[in-house]
Order: sequence, then C-alpha cells, then structure tokens
Amino acid sequence: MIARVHQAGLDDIARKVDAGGRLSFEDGVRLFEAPDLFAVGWLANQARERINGHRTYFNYNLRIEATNVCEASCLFCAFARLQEGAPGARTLTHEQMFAQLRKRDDQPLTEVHMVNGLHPDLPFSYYTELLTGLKRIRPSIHLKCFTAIEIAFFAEKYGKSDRQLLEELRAAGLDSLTGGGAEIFAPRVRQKISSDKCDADRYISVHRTAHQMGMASTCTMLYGHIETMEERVDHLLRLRALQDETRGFQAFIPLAFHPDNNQMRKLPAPSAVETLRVLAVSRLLLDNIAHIKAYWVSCGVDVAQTALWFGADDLDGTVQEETIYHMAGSKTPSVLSTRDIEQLIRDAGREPVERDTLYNVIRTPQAVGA
Ligand code: V47
Repeated sequence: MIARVHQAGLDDIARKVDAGGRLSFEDGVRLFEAPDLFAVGWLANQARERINGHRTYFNYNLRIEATNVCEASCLFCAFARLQEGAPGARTLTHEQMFAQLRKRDDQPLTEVHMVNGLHPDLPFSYYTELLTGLKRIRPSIHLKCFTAIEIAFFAEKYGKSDRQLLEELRAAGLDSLTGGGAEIFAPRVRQKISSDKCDADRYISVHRTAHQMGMASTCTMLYGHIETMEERVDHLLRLRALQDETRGFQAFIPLAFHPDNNQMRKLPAPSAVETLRVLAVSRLLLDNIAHIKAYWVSCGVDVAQTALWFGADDLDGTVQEETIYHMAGSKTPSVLSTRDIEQLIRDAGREPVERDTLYNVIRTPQAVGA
C-alpha cells in the first residue's frame, strides 16, 4: 500500500497522517480527487485504527418522526409535506408515539432519535410534553432529538433565545441534539437545494450553544448531488473548526443523497465508491471528532460494512421505524437486530461494541460459542 500511496502522489499527506498532523484544505481536495480509492482508504484506516482500534460501535435505538409537515421545501426531501391535510402528511399524537415506545418494553433500548419537519402550527407544549412523556415511560432512555434547524425554527417561532429554548427542552427531557439539516454549508448549494432553511452560521451557532451548555450533538453532510469537492472540504473544515472550540461533536455522519420521490430525482445516487471516499476523507480531515458513522440506512448495509475499513467505526443502531430515507428510495431493511449488526461487524473482521448515545460501553458482545 505504501507504494500505491506513493504512486497516487500522496506521500506528503501520508507523512502527516502518520505523525497525527492536521490536513489542510488543499490536502482534502487532493484526497477527494485522487483516483486510487484504496490508497485514500488505507490512509483513513490508519487514522481509524489509531483512534478506535478494531472497535466498531452501534446502539439499540428507535427512530420516532413526530411530524413530516414542514414549512421548508428542500429539493432533496421526500419526507416533508407542506401542510396538514396534504396527501401523506402525518403528525402523530403523543399517545401514538408513547405506544411506539411502550410496545418495545421488552427491548433494551437506550436511545430515541427524533427528527421532524418544521411544523407551522404546533404549540411548544407539543414538544415538551412529548419529551416528558417519553421519559416517564422509560426514565433511562436518552432522548436525542431535533436538528439545529428545528432548534433555530423553534427559537424564532416561540420567541426564545437558543439557550433558553434548549434549557426548557432539556428540563422536559432532551439529552442531546441530532446532526441533521447541515446539508452542504456553501451558500451556492444551500441556495439551490434548501433556500428557505437557516444558513450554515445558524446551524453552527445552535450546536455551539448546545455544546457550551454541556449538551452533546452529532453533525452531518449530505453528499452526492450538486456539490463540488471544494464545497465538501469547506463543510468538513467548518465542522472541524467548531469542534476545536467546543469538543461537543460525538460523531460525524455523511448522508448519501437518495434521489427517489423528490425534486432532485433526475440526479443519480452517489456510487459505493463515492460513499467510501467520503467516509475516508472525512476520517482524515476530522482529526478532532472521535467517531465516523456509516449510517447503514443511508449508504446501504453492504457498503456500511465495507466502510469499516475506510475510516468508519460506527454503524448507528437498530433504527426501526425510519421513514426519511425509505421515502426517498432506501432499499435497506426497516430494522436490524443487534445480533444482525454484531454479525455484520464480526464478518468484516472488526470488534462489535454496543454503546449508548454518549459512547459509554454497554457491552462488548462475545462471539457465539466463544
Ligand atoms: O436532515 C433528507 C437528510 C437528514 C434526504 O445525528 C436526506 O446521529 C439523503 O439527520 N437523501 C435526517 N439525505 C437524518 C439525520 C441523521 C441520520 C443518521 C444519524 C444522525 C445523527 C442524523 O436526512 C436530514 C437531511 O439532511 N435527508 N432527505 C434524501 N433524499
């Protein structure tokens, strides 16, 4: 592999990676453009193994999507409906969501993960009572809810500062924020694909406030549509800069664009090669974010498994009940059992570790028969 890295003209980057040094904007662009995916992947694997060894994390989680009614009209979104009553619009009652959790009484769930549309009419109490009710049913559950876009929307709609809003949501049961809604930070792309949603500075400032309050979050990037390599690198380096400041991001999740049932359906989905490259370059550039997630619902189970040798060290979790990607054409199953995930990881030659949302180890499953 050293010879391949040399042939790919990446010796200087390899030296930096070896020394645990920081890569530059230009390094990032070269890594995206280098034809030899295996050379890039091998470098990312060095970084992955230095940070996480063979460990590969997953969690026992449940997705709940309270409403898909959304004021924003992002071109890539197949999930959102502009208003109540539109075909496919769906806002769940508290009881419906509580039932989703109650019917899993026998599952050792550690997390509920919730992302919603920007609903124009729901009162703030809809969210606070939802959080409180979920916690009442399962006091130990970690509520990882809302994107920074939702938080910015709530702050404006309910007339609260970000900090006040987050304090009130935390008092109701919120534990951490999801990373959704980042898309691509560059204004050129954002204007085209999600023009009526808050901008990159706002996304960053919500996460900054959450981190300053001691609340963890994750971060994402939607790739494989109209963005350039430079715009990807710019996005990653903005996340890295915030992480230098706050250390609040637990993981980065690249999200592969899915083209079905949305206004960008003429574009092809990114290939497996593209996905592996994005994961690898992310691992190399984001030297201060401990975990890189190959979200199997977004990139497919087989690619997620392969990605464990291309920089990724986390597969997300059991998921269950996901609709954002399935409405946009994801062919993945709706759920993976922890046993399925453990087997996928072992078959890839890595060591499965069940974690909670904050990466505390829940258990290190033994191989069957071991
Ligand atoms: O914000 C929507 C993206 C996100 C499409 O924080 C699409 O751990 C591709 O945020 N093609 C929601 N992507 C999912 C999300 C997430 C997923 C996994 C883990 C975490 C985490 C967060 O999905 C949205 C948007 O960026 N999205 N539509 C689409 N057609």
